[in-house]
Amino acid sequence: MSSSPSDLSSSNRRGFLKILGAGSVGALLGPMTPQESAAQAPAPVTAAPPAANPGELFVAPEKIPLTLVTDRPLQLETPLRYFRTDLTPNDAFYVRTHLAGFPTRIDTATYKVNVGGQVDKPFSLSLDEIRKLPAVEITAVNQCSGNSRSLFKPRVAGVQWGNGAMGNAKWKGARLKDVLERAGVKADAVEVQFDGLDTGVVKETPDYVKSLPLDRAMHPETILAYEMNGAPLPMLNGFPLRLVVPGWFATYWMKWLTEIKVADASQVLANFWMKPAYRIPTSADANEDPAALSKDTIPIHRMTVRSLIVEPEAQADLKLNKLCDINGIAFDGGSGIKSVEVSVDGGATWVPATLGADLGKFSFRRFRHAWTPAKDGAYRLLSRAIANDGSQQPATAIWNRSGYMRNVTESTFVFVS
Ligand SMILES: Nc1nc2c(c(=O)[nH]1)N[C@H]1C(S)=C(S)[C@@H](COP(=O)(O)O)O[C@H]1N2
Ligand SMILES: [Mo]
Repeated sequence: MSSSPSDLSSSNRRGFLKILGAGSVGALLGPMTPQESAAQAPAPVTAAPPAANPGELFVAPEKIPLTLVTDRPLQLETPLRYFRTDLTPNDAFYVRTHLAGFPTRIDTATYKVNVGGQVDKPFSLSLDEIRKLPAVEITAVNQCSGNSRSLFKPRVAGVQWGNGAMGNAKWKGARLKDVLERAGVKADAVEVQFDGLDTGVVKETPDYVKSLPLDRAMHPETILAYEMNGAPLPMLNGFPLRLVVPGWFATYWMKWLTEIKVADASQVLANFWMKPAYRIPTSADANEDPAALSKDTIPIHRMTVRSLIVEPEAQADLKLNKLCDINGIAFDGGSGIKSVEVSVDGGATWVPATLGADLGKFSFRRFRHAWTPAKDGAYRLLSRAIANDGSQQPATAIWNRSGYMRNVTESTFVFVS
């Protein structure tokens, strides 16, 4: 089912069996946000039956069984147990697709990235040329804006993710800045726009194009990544090249990247994916009142601080007087994690957790707390992180219409007997 790295060395092509191709997933459109459904045509009814039921484990090419959230188009969530390691394995890494027409086969010999727009010298780069540019490696969390959306109350429309629409990987690639400087960015440039190879299957579906403000695009940490955890990207995660914007939500991390266009103020991208999609209320914490939605919105950008207990898992049966290694992950939008506290009594008291290896300010940071329950019964475990910039997780959840940026202190219920 999956193509191994040897497929790459034995030929220029990388592809995989189209078990998710036009036959099953390709012709279908997925559950949509209210905004999306207004902008997209009804799904054509040409498809084969769904490949599996939402919530079931599903095996996609180059992936181990992951939680199927929808197959129209494909959304796969990473089960919690794969966050027991600091780096999320490529084959367990979640998948979020907006457009059903994503590539299943790519000819790396002819693949090109075009750089144009408000530049002095537009040009194209092959993959080989990109690999010859100075390489950077950054460990960074890729998190969907809608991670944990299923926990929003009141419920909001959109892909009903649990906590697994995220992953942490070591990305290797060239600086976007180097490519833009080579093209010569004109003085009136204000943003950079990105497009990937994927397309909608009906012409009404707006193409997935996103833009970054010029300063973020020129930031030395913004990279064109061709490797993930020391291997080529899985096809579903954007092979052969994706944008990586450490600290920012993954909506900007364009997969199958082929077009980079510099724009001036008159050309600012105003497509569906920039507005109304992927916007947050202007309030400092992205919170708004369901009964009185914020009139002003801005594009979602930097991630907020979060933490999550990974072990024990919810509903675990623990042994009385036996050591339990509570551990989990914390991360923020790039200031790094300062400290994490854990509560084993539903938030009444908190103890400092021990932090694990520091893989960089954009990475997951492991925390641990050794706990020996001395009384039987039900327990509610919580964790809360403080970032180096002083920000901390709220005790009550924020709410916004699109279900973005959840970062409340989460609870894990376990039993001791
Ligand atoms: N070309 C393309 N890039 C894309 C998307 C997409 O639909 N098409 N989805 C974006 C969103 S919203 C997310 S959350 C991430 C998901 O990255 P992953 O599928 O590699 O986990 O990809 C981003 N890049
Ligand atoms: Mo996303």
